[in-house]
Amino acid sequence: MKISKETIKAIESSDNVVVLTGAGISAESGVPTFRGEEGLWRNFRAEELATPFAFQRDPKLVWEWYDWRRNLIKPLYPNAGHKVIASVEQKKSSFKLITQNVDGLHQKAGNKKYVELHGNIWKTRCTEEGKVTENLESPLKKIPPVCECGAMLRPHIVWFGESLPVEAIQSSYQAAENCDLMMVVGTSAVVQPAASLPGIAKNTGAFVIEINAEETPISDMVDDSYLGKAGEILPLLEKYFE
Ligand code: BJW
Repeated sequence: MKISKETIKAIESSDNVVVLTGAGISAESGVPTFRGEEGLWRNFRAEELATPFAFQRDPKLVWEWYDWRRNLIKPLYPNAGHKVIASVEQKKSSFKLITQNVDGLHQKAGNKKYVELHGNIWKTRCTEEGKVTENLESPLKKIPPVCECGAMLRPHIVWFGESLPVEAIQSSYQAAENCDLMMVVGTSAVVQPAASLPGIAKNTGAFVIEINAEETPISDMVDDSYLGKAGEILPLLEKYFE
């Protein structure tokens, strides 16, 4: 794959880098993406399960889906794409990773300057007290799991129709406005407000690069779009961050 002169120049001259990731970055580690055929679980779409309404109606079903995903993710490792993003954090003094992923693989790869926009699958939240706790039990012994106070626990995840953590979204908007380079990796760029971040970066003067297996609604807006696997394309860019 040919990397454009503009991309090389933008990377080499960048001082303030933001990386926005979605499920596609973890696909090569074995984590299923949300949309498309492989996003189906027992004939349910993620959109049908990742809602407060679904949890209210059938918490056991929703928790079974999360238990299945936790078991699936637990033995997986970061791939070449995650590793490049971790190394970019080391090389650039001003860096922020904004991830929509809940799998924790960026942290496993070594990223420290990150924001989790949609929560973390390894955390639970008490439905009464709101207390957030790390919970690594996999498989879960009891579904739905219960808090020490007796109330039901829920996954510490942002579902459709729920607000994102205020600090996470504010710091992400700020990072998008101030960066000079944004790389958008492995996201279908349809879920808001994350999908608006590349446009904000572009409008405030950043060079925006998209790396995705297929075209997305932002492909025409970005400066350069590289179609293919993140685990193959990111290593081609890594040397320009030196
Ligand atoms: C590869 C690859 C490889 C594969 N290499 N690439 C404005 C307008 C319209 C609607 C809204 C709006 N503002 C808010 C909304 C409503 C809603 C929304 O956006 N709906 C749209 C779908 C229309 N948003 C919300 O409800 C958000 N809340 C909110 O804004 O609150 C205020 C509000 C509410 C209501 C109205 C107005 C304001 C909350 C969103 C929470 C999203 N949560 C989920 C579920 C988490 C559950 C869990 O993980 O357990 O987060 S949804 C799901 O989608 C998950 C993901 O983080 C998110 C994004 O998906 P992502 O990462 O892009 O994955 P995919 O599968 O879609 O794409 C993967 C891509 O990778 C594909 O393109 C592949 O080709 C590619 N790929 N392999 C490179 N190897």
